[in-house]
Amino acid sequence: MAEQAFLLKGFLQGNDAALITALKDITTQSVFRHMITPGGYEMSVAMTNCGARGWVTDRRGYRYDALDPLSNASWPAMPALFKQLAEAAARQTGFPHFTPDACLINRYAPGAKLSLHQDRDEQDFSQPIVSFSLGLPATFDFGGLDRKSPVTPWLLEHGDVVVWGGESRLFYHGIRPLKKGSHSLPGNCRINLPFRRAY
Ligand code: MD6
Ligand code: FE
Repeated sequence: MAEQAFLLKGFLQGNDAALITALKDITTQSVFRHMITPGGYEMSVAMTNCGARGWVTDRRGYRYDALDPLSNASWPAMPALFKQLAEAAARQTGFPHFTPDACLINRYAPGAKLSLHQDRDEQDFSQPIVSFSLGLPATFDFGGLDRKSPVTPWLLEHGDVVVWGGESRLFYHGIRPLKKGSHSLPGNCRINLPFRRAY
């Protein structure tokens, strides 16, 4: 996709059903919720987390937190399968030392979108991000270091993985409003799992 940014088509094939089963378990403990941005807007994407750290946003800002603010308990553990697949994708693309401590879980219903942003709440930008896509397809706009850099659209489909780090770690990116469709596995939505090293 760009310098040190890779789209691995169908990487999750064969593990998709197991991933979705594990997700059901996680999301009964830490439920999906629409978080509030520091500017006061409710996000259209529903989110939860698993792993030692979870990404949260509210009026106080964006951050990683060890506790789910809804339950005041730790986020559910990151399933071994999630970690293994994320590390394997990173290894294959030249990041052999990646060990994620955070897995955000994004759920897009038709119409939900994620505006152009940078991922910059992590401490060590030498660590890549590994991002799984499941369910309905989405258009992912991938730009550059400047908010105004031109973007290239990429189709992310069920089973795809994006790995990105190094040169492009801070590139702007976003998801266009999800189109309606039907998908049997997670239901009629898109699930995105970005794995990160937060600390
Ligand atoms: C999404 N992904 O795919 C949104 N960020 O739903 C992201 O914002 C993202 O896929 C950093 C690295 C990979 C990603
Ligand atoms: Fe992002």
